[in-house]
Amino acid sequence: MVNELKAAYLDVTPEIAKAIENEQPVVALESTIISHGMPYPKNVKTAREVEAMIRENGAVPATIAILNGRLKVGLSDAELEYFGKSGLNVAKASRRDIPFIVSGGKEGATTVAATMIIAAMAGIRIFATGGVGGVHRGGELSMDVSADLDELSRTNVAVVCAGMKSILDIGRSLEYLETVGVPVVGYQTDTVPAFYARSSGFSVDYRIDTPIAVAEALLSKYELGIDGSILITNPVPEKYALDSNKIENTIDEALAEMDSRGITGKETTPFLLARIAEQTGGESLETNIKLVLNNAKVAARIAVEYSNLASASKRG
Ligand code: PSU
Ligand code: MN
Repeated sequence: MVNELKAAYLDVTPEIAKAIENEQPVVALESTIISHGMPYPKNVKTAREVEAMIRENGAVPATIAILNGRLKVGLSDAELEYFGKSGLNVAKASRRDIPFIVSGGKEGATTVAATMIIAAMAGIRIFATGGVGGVHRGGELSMDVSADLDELSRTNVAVVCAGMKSILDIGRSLEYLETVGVPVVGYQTDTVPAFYARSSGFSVDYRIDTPIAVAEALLSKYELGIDGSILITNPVPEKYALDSNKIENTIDEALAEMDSRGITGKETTPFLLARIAEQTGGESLETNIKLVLNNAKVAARIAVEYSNLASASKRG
């Protein structure tokens, strides 16, 4: 049941509200990836394809954003277009930003952290994205650690992603997740994927090969009242994976340019993503799109199994 005070801030589309009410499968989607993660018009096209992929696999998509100060769960076609077209002109909204965007009646493209918060308010348990934020390279000095990591430790929404980009320090990001108690699951893999590449070389905490087994672990966690997410990492399909050495060089160049231009804070991730896409002549963008679609598919299948288990568990 959605808390009434919070519900007053939420606009949930009738289709999504009905699905949540009846414990039918719903998959949340973020909007920073649309506004700040990909260029227009591919971002809008991708967002629509991701929604369609979720439907094809038996779940209802719920793209989340903030519009006119309202927490939107489910966007119309025109709203999706608006977020895609506005790009960097829309504020990137993470946990700290939500109250100000709401009280100011403004717009915000929600990061993984903010999307998790709003999804949880609405009663959605599963969320698909491309990659989550993490500890940035050099983060042990700059302390640039994404708010996504802390959010994963406290909010009850499972996140399906393709691991972390190697613009980040993947090893330290995993250490941080271990400290705050977030399990990293490998979906049909023993090693944590590195976004464009299928493996970072780091071991996952648990390898799980079927959607139902993921759903069972999730249900145990939630019924036991152990707060926080499960990070489900799903490698990009083999045929779309990029050569990891090639992409490493591009990432190093982008990081060096970022340093020399003095880019810090929330600008770092969008800057690096755009630079890498430019440098690879759009190749990295194509891989990015394919891996998001693949995550949407897996998330929808997990959501279907979770909804079966959750309703059976309540009845029993
Ligand atoms: N990683 C990607 N693509 C993205 C993002 C991360 O591969 O678009 C976005 C997500 O919305 C994530 C945010 O929550 O960047 C992290 O930003 P920061 O590093 O500033 O926390
Ligand atoms: Mn940061």
